[in-house]
Amino acid sequence: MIELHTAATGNGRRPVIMLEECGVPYILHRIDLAKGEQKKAGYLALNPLGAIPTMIDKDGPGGHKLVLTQSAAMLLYLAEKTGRFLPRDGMKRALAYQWLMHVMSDSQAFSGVHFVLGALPEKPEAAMAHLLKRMNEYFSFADRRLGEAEYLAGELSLADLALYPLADRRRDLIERSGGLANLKRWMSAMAARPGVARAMRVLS
Ligand SMILES: N[C@@H](CCC(=O)N[C@@H](CS)C(=O)NCC(=O)O)C(=O)O
Repeated sequence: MIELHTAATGNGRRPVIMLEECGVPYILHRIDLAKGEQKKAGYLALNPLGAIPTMIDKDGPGGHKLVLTQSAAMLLYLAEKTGRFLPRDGMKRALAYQWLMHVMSDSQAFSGVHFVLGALPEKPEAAMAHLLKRMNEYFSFADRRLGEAEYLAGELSLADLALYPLADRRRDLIERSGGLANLKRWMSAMAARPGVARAMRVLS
C-alpha cells in the first residue's frame, strides 16, 4: 500500500491527482504546514528537506520499501508502475517529458519563489511583480500549445496532471489575464475528470 504525506498546495496535490487518476489505493497523511509538522523529527527522517509531499511505497522496486520526496518523481514512478499517462508514441512521450520539466523547473519554481517572497515581512514588490510576469508568460506558452493540441503532449499525460494543481492554485492570475482561452478550456476539462475532482476534494 502506498502512503502519502501531503498538504493542499500545488506540489502537495500533484501526486494525489496521479494516484486518483491511476486508481491506485493509498493512505493519506495530512501535514499541517502552518503548524510546522513538516519540520518535526519523525517527518524529517522521511524527508530531510522538511517539505511535502513524501510518498512511501512498501511494495517498491524489487519488493523493497521506497521513499520518494519530489512530486514530479512520484508522477514518473507511478506512470512506470501503472503504465498510465506516459505516451507509448516516442514523439508524444518526449513532449510529455519536455512539458513536465517546463512545469516543474519554470512555472512551479517561479510560483514557489513568489510564494516564499510573499511570506517575508517586507515583501520585495519589484521581484514579486517580475515573477508574476514570468508566470504569465509561462501560462501563455501553455495556452499557445493548448491551441494546437487538446493536451500538452498531444494526448493526456503526466505533464497535464503536473500542471493542473499549479494552474488551479494560480486561478486568480489566469482569470486576471483576460485571455488564455485555451488554458481555461483545458482547466475545465481537467477539473471535470473524476480522478482530478476526487483528488481536489480529498485535500480541500
Ligand atoms: N520540488 C518539490 C517542492 C516541495 C515544496 O516546496 N513543498 C512545499 C509546499 S508546496 C513545502 O513543503 N514547504 C514547507 C517548508 O518548506 O517548510 C516537489 O515538487 O515536491
